[in-house]
Amino acid sequence: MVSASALTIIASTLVSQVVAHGYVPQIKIGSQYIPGWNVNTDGYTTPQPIRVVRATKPDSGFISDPSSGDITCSIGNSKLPPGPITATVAAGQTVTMLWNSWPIGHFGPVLNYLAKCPGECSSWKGDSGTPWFKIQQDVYANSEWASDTLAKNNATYVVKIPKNIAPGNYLLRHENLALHGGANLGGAQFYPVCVQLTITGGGSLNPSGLGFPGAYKATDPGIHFNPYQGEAANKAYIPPGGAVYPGLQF
Ligand SMILES: [Cu+2]
Repeated sequence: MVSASALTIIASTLVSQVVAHGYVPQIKIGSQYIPGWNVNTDGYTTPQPIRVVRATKPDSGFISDPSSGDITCSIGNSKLPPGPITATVAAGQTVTMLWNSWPIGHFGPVLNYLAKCPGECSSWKGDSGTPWFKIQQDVYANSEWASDTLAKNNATYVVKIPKNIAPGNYLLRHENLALHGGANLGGAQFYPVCVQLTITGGGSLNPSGLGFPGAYKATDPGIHFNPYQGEAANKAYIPPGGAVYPGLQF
């Protein structure tokens, strides 16, 4: 016997997986809420609103090819002009990503990268060379994938900005990597979101080394991965993109 409420939960889970996986319509820095990218309205408004979160078009769907230009920041990243604004955050502070929702069961890690924009972020897509470096990752803890932890935490995730990186304009690449289909080659789903930041204070560290595209391959063991093998396999899982850049201070 399955209760009506259980059926409702199952039905709404299926709907959310088909219709909208989630997007980031708002971020928070300190006590300030800043509009992100609302896939339901921002892409259909003329003139297109200028946001600190880069647009994703046409929807909040996933990217399945990690060698695609979309892997940098979002679907359509390779075509869309970024908006010429940034959110200001001090080195050592946090940026909270407020997803509209995130489905339970999109098992996988949450990965976070920065890249320093050569001048203004608004004229830079970040999709060539190796300007990126990993600053934070949450993988699997207490028998739970980080994506489920994010979902249960009211679809929020807090990114810490390193204390000792050089001040300047940066892209923050925050990503849910969903592996519920990852047992099949090409079945992983990437949901990157980029935020244009101006980081103040800080130190003199200028890390780099990763490219998007470039850092991920479909055959990486952290991408072609079956998350249904049980606790031991999940604990041994190593996400793509390598370790957090050494020497960062938080
Ligand atoms: Cu999804």
